[in-house]
Parts: sequence; C-alpha cells; structure tokens
Amino acid sequence: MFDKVLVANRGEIAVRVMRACEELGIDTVAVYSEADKDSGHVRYADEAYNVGPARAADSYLDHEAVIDTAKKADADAIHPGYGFLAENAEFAGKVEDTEGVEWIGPNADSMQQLGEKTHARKTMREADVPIVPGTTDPVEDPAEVEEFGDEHGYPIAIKAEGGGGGRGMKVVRSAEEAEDQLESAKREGEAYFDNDNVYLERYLENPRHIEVQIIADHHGNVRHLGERDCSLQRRHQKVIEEGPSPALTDELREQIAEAARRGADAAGYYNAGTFEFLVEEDEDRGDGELLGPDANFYFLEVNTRIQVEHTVTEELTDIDIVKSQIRVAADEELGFEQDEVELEGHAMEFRINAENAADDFAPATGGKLTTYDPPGGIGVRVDDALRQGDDLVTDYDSMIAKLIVHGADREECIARSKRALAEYDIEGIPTIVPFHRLMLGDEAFVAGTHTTKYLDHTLDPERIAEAQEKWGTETDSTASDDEEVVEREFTVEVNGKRFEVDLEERGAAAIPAGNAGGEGGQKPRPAGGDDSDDAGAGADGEGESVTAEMQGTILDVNVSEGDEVASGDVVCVLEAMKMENDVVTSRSGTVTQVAVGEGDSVDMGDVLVVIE
Ligand code: MV4
Repeated sequence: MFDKVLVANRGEIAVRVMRACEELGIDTVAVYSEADKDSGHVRYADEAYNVGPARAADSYLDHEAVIDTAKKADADAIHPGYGFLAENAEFAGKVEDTEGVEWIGPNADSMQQLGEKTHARKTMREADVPIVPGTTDPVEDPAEVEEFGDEHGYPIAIKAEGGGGGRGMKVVRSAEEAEDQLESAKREGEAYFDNDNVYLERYLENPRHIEVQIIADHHGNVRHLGERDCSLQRRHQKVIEEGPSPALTDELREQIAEAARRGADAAGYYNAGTFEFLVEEDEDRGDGELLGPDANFYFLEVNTRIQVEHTVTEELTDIDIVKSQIRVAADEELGFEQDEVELEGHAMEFRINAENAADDFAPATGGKLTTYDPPGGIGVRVDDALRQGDDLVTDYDSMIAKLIVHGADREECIARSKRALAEYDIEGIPTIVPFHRLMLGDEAFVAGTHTTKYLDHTLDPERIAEAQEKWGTETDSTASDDEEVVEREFTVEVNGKRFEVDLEERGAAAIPAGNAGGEGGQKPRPAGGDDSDDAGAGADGEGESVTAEMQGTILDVNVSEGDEVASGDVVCVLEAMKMENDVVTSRSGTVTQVAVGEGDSVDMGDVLVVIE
C-alpha cells in the first residue's frame, strides 16, 4: 500500500480523497493555488504545497508543477479527483513514466482510447454493448449525413470524436441543415479538442441519462456497482443524481449494468469508471409504469475517472469507491464478487452550488459564509471542504458541497431530503438549496418521469423565482474583506525540516511603518529574542533616544539610569498587537534617562530611554 498520496485537486473532492487515505493509513499531500491558500483541502492535508497562481492553467493544470511536487513531497501516488487533470491521458502517461509515483486511475492508454469516441463505439460494438445507430468512422462529406438521414430518418446528431460532456454536438433536423451543422461540428471539435473528426448518431429526442459505476482491478476482476439516474440536468450540468433509477424495471437495470461490465472487461479497463447510457423514454409512460427489458438503451461514453455523484453508489452499496480506487492502484485484488454487490434502499445527491437559480443560475461572484450549518442525522451525508467564516473562492466551479441522502426507499429518501435541505443553513452567499426544495415537491420529479429535457424545456422559471423568494437567504455579496492583512515571513524548523512560512494576520491593525530609514524596525520581533544583526526595534540610528516603533503597552523595563548598554541589548518589552516585542538599542553607551515604566501606554515615536 502507498505511504503518501498527493491529491491533485481542490475543494470537496480533495477532502473526500484525503478522508479515504486517512482511513487507509496513508499520509496526504495537498496542492493549492494562490486563490486557495485558506481553502478546506489545504487545512485537511498533512502537507500542502503552492503550485501556482489562481488561474487553473497555471496551477492545478500544470503537469510539471504537480509531478514535481509529488517528487518533492516524496508521494508515491497521485489521485486526480474529478475535473482538472482527471481525464487527461497525457498527464496520466507522464505520471506512469515517473519513477516511484503511481497514477490512481485507469491506464493512460485506455483513457486515450476511450476518450476517442469512435474508438470507444467500436470497442463496445465488438463487446455486444448496444451503441446508438450511427457511424464509427469519421464523416467528411455532407452527402454522408444526408444518406444517413435517408436511411434512418431525422434528427441526426453530429458529434466530435474528441467530445463528451456537453460539448461538440450538433443536431441536424433535415437534409438542408446537414452542410452547415457538419461544418459547425467540425469547427467546434477543432476548437475544443484539437480534433475536427466527427461521427453520426441517430438523435434521441427525449432520453433518460443512466450511468453505471464500474470498478476493476489489475487481476482481471471487473464489477459493476449498479446504476445512477442523472436525468435532472440543466444545460448539461447535473443537479440531482439518484440511484437506483426511478424509471427502470430490475430486468432492464440488470441488462444495462451487465452491458457496462462487459464493455469494461472488453476494453481491459481498470480502476473506477462510469459507463454512460441513453435510455429511450416511452412517450406514453404513465406514473407508476416502468421501462422494461424491451426499452432501447445505448452506450454513449465512458468517464475514465471518479465522478461527482459516486457518493450515490457508495450509499447504496456500502462500498467506499475511492478507497477501492486506491487499493486496486496498489495492485490489491477486489475483495468481492459481483453477486455480493447488493443495492440497498434509495439515495440522492444534491449539488450545493453557489448560484442564484432565480437569476438563470448565475454563479456568486464573491461573499463570505457568515453562517454555515449543514444538516445531519440518520441517512444524511455532507461532502464539503468549508467552514463557517470562509470566503467563497470564485476562481473555479461553483459547487461548494454535496448533500447525499439515503433512505429505505425513494419515498423515505425524498422526505428525508426535504428535512435535510430545510436544516441546511447557509448565509452570506446564494445557493441552489431553494431550487432543490422545489424539485422535491415537483410532480414530474417525484413521479420519476423527468428526462434530460425537463429543466431546460419544461419547468416554468417562475416557479424557481417563487422558490428562491420563499426559501432563499440573505446574501452578503459585499462581504470580501477590506480588513487589513498583515503579512510576515518566517523561517521555521519543524522536526528538523525547514519551512518558509508566510504568516497572514487578519483583522489586525497594520503595523506602522516606524522610523524613516529604520529598516530593521519594520518587523515586530517576538519575545524570546532575535539575535539577528538588524538595527533593532525602537533604536534611533542617529540620535540618542530609543523610541517606540508602534503604539502599545510597556510590559517590562530592563534598564535603569546609569546602566551601561551595548548595541543589541533589550531595553524594554513593548506589547503591541498581542505580541511581545523586545525593544533593542543599536547604540552602546550609558542610559541617562528612562522615560517609561511598566504598564505605561506609549504612542509611536514616544521616547522610551535615552542613551549617551
Ligand atoms: C445524445 C442525445 C440524444 N441522442 N446523443 C449530451 C452530452 C453528450 N455527451 C451526449 N449528449 C447527448 N447525446 C444522441 N444520439 C442527447 C444528449 C443530451 C444529453 C445526454 C445526457 C444527459 C443530458 C443531455 C442533455 C441534452 C442532450
């Protein structure tokens, strides 16, 4: 097993991964950007390293910075979380090629091959996994699109070979649109993925989005952990995920999951992954009716990483997927058979995004968590990295936490979710908690008949506005600080290891600049002595008097009239800004006057002692 893992991510998923490490007895290394100095994942880690500026491309996405940090910290593996570098085959390959550092994920070759959608379609077709009717080779000519339309009818989806998620798909509704849409799909593919190859699929008008969790080891064991239903999406962003799907019979569920398992096996896949499917909805399906084994389901793509919503499956199976990822990456064998995987009850995940749902889900642009009091109790799990008092970091995505609720069945899960969301007390920033509460009372969602089109095309925005009005909290968008931040630099030694420490003191008054030219006087020195050779706080370089560098209280006077002092001697101790500062003279001579006594208050510039 690994001794130390570097987590190449931030926020809740970084903490989630570190928690798994903690339970496995593995030390954790965080990386952070300038924007994340005070973030939760940095607090949680055993060690933390700055990898660059706020801009992700210069920090979290900097391959060399991350790998160099792993080497420097002596980490023996890297876990990428989701997002950032998680699906970057080139980065995975670089980690694989780094002596002494393992990649916690699928091998770089499978990431590369499954990332190429035409290749993935071929692999799945060979493994008897149904793919959406269409092409597996790139199309170049609008005539090919029209031929496909003649044969299979419209609409047709033109997809980028390098695409995925919400990007690089164009819909062709008639032969007239073929040329323009083909051109536009190729342009997008080139711009987003550096690859202008596109392929065709029959476009399903109103599908459900079902995904199957896979975990596989290096010993040929491939298991599926059941499915999740992610049909509630807004502009390709999932907002609520649940499992099992409320729309499938057990028979269809088993067919889809088994297809995914077969596909993973055929692709030689290992570690965690998700197989995405579209399931054709039956337009006439009423409440209480389910999609059975006759329904069409089609493979869409593989996500070669842990996903945000992996927690839903963890609640259903009682399997810690992140721990499993780490174990299989360390060559351990999966400790359970397929028939030992049992799904219990029902689970839902609510993404807690710092967005105003009533304002077209606009992300918050700042703010402070003046109140942060998450729910608890039976069946409630909160994955986050926040504490009350934290400033919102707006440089990355807007998801600040996840609420995951488990119940004996969907009905209990919904009731429990309503309860938990009502308990969730967040003030200072907007969140989509009110939107979630709306959904839990929404007819289509509660009946489980919503599809991927529901939020974008059916739900009345007026109802979102009402929910926000009813359940939204005051936000403090002006929050961010005009408070003073006093920065100091120290070198400290901990257990024989040297660290440069940047200390940021918040809420304190700024340190006055001190005597002009008194270079050494700028830094208050902690009591206990400082034997550096700088000029000394309070000593007036030219003159005869030692003056106060800052406003404060005299704690102790160390000299009396007539005393001989040498440069560097402490003449008194001044307490300022909750610190004891030794006031040192830079002159040698005789003390001719002591102007202060213990307990006196002094202002900056006041004479303390005079030396001749
Ligand atoms: C489709 C589709 C219908 N038919 N493919 C959107 C993201 C991309 N990765 C795949 N997507 C879709 N592909 C065919 N042949 C509908 C979607 C789609 C969708 C899929 C999953 C979840 C939400 C979605 C929302 C809109 C469209």
